[in-house]
Amino acid sequence: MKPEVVTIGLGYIGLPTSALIAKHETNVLGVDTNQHVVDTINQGKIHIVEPDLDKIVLKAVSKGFFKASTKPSSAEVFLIVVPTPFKGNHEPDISFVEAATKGIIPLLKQGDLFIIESTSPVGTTEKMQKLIFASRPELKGHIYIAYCPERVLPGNVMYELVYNDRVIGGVDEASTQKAIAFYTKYIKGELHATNARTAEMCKLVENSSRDVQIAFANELSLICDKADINVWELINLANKHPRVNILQPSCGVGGHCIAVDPYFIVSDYPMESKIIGTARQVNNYKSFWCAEKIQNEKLQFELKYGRKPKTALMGLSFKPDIDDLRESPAKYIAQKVLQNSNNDEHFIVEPNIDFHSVYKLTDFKLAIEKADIIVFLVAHKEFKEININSRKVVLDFCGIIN
Ligand code: SAJ
Repeated sequence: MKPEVVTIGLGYIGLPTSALIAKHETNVLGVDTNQHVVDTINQGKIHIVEPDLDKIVLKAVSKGFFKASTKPSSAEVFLIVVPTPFKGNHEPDISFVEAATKGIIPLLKQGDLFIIESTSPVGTTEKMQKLIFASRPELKGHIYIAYCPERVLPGNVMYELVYNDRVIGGVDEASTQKAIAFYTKYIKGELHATNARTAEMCKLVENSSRDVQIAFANELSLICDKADINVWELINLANKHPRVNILQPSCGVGGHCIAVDPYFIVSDYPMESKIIGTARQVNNYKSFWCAEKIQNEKLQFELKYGRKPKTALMGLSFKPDIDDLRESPAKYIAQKVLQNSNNDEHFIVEPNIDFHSVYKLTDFKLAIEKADIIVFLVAHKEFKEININSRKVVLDFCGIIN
């Protein structure tokens, strides 16, 4: 198969994106450094959990429009969809984007389109442009380079990939238009033209905006705890105002996007990004505060009843009704509580996972029945239907019983 499109990175975004393009009968070569991922996809199977993706991949692979490999090859369009984690000091680590770009440089030819989709600090696309022209100066003015971030919500990716609006920013006008012409073939949402730097900042700002708004809700939950006010009732009442829309408090903010992307702004613009930086601190502090609160509740129980309590920790994933534990505040809290445990019994509950290599998981009904202290960390739908004996101590950090 001679690929028209090469995608570098076959993870949560790269695989669905490749599958969508291949579904339109465009030849796609997906590249990943992980041999297991490559083998799984070439068998028509997938290695991540995402509704509908398995069927689309199977069809595209069987029809010959989608193939995976550990090595890229020549194509007309290159998509970089690799992770951009952060380093120890919350500085963005663009080494995967750089490595992917370097792997493609020898394959580039006149007329090719090079697109970065990975969440990236402002200026990354221009940096990659410099990198490309440093070793291939003859390509200057003859290839197209653009940045186009994705905006999909895990669990609804195959729908949102097609119907969400996209922001597309080239390093010049011709690149923007070339990238728009490419995405138009696969995307029904509106495609908004801008430059590369604005598109990069736009992605970071979208997730920072949500982080700041959640921090406001989490800050309210701390204030209300001291003021002896039910924060859930308070927010519900405040939201009756026609122009107020406060989000929900939680045990912290997790996942690979909202808890990460704001640092890309703070790291580059520390003096200017006061609110964004503080929001990160507030949301991180909320998890620490929850762990302390559990510890205190356990001590109080022991003082009152003269025995150690049994504690149920309800939920491990980073948000409700998913099996994804990446950057999960609930997992962090469970870890902290277990570390401080004085041989007292704990039940760890995560209804979306059957087995975990570190945590021994307990069925949620059994945990509720046996525990003295029940801590709701994640608002999974199963938990909302539980009747709890009024003698039990309940700590509700995610609005289950309110
Ligand atoms: N959370 C709260 N309170 C709320 C809402 C969420 O505490 O009221 C917490 C969740 O429990 C979770 C975290 O925030 O720990 C993030 O969850 P989320 O559902 O807001 O976001 P993600 O990480 O699943 O997906 C986000 C989305 N971004 C925005 O909504 C701005 C998605 O559109 C992006 O594509 C994705 O990040 C990404 O890849 O950047």
